[in-house]
Amino acid sequence: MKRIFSGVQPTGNLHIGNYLGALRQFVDLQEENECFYCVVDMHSITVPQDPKLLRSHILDIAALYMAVGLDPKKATIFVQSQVSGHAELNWILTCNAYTGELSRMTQFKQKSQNKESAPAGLFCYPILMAADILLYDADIVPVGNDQKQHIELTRDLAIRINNKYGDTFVVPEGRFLKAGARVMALDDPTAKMSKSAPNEMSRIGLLDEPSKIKKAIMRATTDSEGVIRFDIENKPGISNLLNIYSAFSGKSVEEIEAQYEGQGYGSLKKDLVEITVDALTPIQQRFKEIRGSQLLTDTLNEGAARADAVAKKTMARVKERFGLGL
Ligand code: ATP
Ligand code: LTN
Repeated sequence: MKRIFSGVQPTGNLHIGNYLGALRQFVDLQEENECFYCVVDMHSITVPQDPKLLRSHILDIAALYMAVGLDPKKATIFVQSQVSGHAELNWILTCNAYTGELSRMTQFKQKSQNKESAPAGLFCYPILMAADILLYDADIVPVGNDQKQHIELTRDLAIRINNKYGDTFVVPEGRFLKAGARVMALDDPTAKMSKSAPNEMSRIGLLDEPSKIKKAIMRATTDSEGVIRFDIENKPGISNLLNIYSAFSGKSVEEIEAQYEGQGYGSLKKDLVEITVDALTPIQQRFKEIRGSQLLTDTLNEGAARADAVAKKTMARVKERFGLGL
């Protein structure tokens, strides 16, 4: 049995890209592994957050974790700031990370845009992520390709400390998505679907109403060829719709191409609306049941207790190796 750790920031509502790219693998992995899935609220404050909204988003993400099929009996679901070990280990790792390697992180470069006033937390973001992972002795970290550089830094830190202080950390491996699992924006199929893009029609939120889903899909950017065929280079819009169709229906792209031979984009889009609504309806129903329930707070409190027990053990080992405390 392997140890799995992953996290999602509570920075807004999740879309089908997050679901098809990340959350679905979380659900698959819970069957045969020991999984820790975290709502990483301390990461989210590296950019300004409205405190009331943040609390609400934390519960939304946790409820969505459960609504998509994470089972608290199989996986530990918890909120990062409820386990103090993350912040403690973060400091110890900070003292072993180099400012040079941090300044090479592309996410930092993108988000800070060279501003003098960029928060130091944004600079140190990948160290906190390394602390999340190393605290649980995780073997595998399922994430999107965008996190590759952060996983590499985590591995470097673990190896560096193991060499200097003796065997302390498990060196984790990333589990990255295949190219097909990257969902693109509906209005611009050359950019990834994103929570933060200004155009609401660029994405399908997991909690979107059927009418919004219909509007976004029917308006999705395509091309003028009129042939339903997968070709990322020349037909990124149709290829993206085929990918989403395939992911939700379980049919292969070839099967879908054959099914729609001789038909126009309209019928593909119409059916995709139905398939997407059908896939999201049960998730939305479960979300409604879970979001205000005692089960949600109980799950998070129990999850935090379970996570804390593991974290405490790791911290005792780390402090002993570093000669901290008594
Ligand atoms: P966004 O730009 O949507 O805010 P993000 O990467 O900040 O994206 P997170 O909540 O941090 O979103 O990511 C949660 C998980 O979803 C990560 O593992 C990320 O790689 C994955 N993910 C995000 N967008 C997509 C997408 N369009 N297709 C596939 N996976 C995605
Ligand atoms: N940086 C990640 C979120 C994240 C994470 C983690 C993912 C924070 N800590 C630990 C995996 C493991 C993101 O933006 N997707």
